Amino acid sequence: MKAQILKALKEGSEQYISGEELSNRMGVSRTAIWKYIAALREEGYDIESSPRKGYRLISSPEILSAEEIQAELSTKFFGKEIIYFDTVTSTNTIAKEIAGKDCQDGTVVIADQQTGGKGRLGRNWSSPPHTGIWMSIVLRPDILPFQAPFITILAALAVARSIKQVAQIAPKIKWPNDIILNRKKVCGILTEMSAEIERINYIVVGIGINVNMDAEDFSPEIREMATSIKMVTGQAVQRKVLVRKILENFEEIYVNANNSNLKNELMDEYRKYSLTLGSRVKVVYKNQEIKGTAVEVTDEGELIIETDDGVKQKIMSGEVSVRGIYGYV
Ligand code: BTX
Repeated sequence: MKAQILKALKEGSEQYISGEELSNRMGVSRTAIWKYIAALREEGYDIESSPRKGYRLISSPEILSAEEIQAELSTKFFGKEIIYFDTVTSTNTIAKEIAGKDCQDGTVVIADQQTGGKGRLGRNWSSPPHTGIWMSIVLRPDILPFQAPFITILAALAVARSIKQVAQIAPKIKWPNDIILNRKKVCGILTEMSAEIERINYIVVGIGINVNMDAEDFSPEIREMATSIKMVTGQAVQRKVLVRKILENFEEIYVNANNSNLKNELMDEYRKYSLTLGSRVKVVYKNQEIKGTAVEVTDEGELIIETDDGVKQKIMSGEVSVRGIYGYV
């Protein structure tokens, strides 16, 4: 609905559209229109209103162009090259294409909207326009392919820390890499890799963050499990500010993780954000279901689960359900 109102305002270009006309066209009350206008203003749209003439769009909020992001970016190589799209199928798909053609380490592909956003294991990732961060970072780490899941752990830490710094709210991390606010998913990370047996050609870390959505921006199927930063804090966040912060934190974390002392500190920080540690969990791993309590996240980022018969199992990757989150009771 909000998107339709915005479309009508944009089509009207410089002209006023009355509240009555909008309410007739959309089939909702004028009060509802007024609420959507207020929400659009909160997202940064400058909308003039006149009691007799109606509403007029003066300006739209920031776009996530490379120039906007790079203007105050203080990284050494993350985001030195940024490729921005209004709409793409999936930033991960584009990032993999350019990674295969030797793009620079730390190159970022970012889009305002994805039409075929990808989740893990062939799932979809809803990526509507103007409200979220949909970006992929190309990395060429000097590690072995089996260590690649650790990069995802580092990315999750970077996102959690950045949300805390920018939105003043501490999220939780559901191992390995879901970011949770108020028990709902605010961010997902999809890491894809091209590798030979002993060498990684490239890793693409895809980060999707729900920033300024309202509940109705989510489809009914995911409304129960998804949230946005704005829905939790009541404040819209400038996406470019959060993007910059993530690139800066992720670069620092990625570099420091090569130093064993600093790596231990990073993992301590990761554990502080962990929602999984100490919780009852269920894991599907190598076609086997394991139930127990998550007792440890190692310095290598693996999860240790103690099953009910006292056996400890180490998990490197997989689907972990945490009791009380997304319908696992
Ligand atoms: P996932 O498999 O953990 O989560 C996907 C599931 O989450 C879906 O099946 C659906 O139930 C739910 N879901 C879908 N969209 C959303 C959303 N916007 N918010 C909350 N829950 C949702 C997580 O996969 C990995 C997602 C990575 C997304 C980024 S965006 C940039 C990059 N490009 C790309 O195509 N994917 C990554």
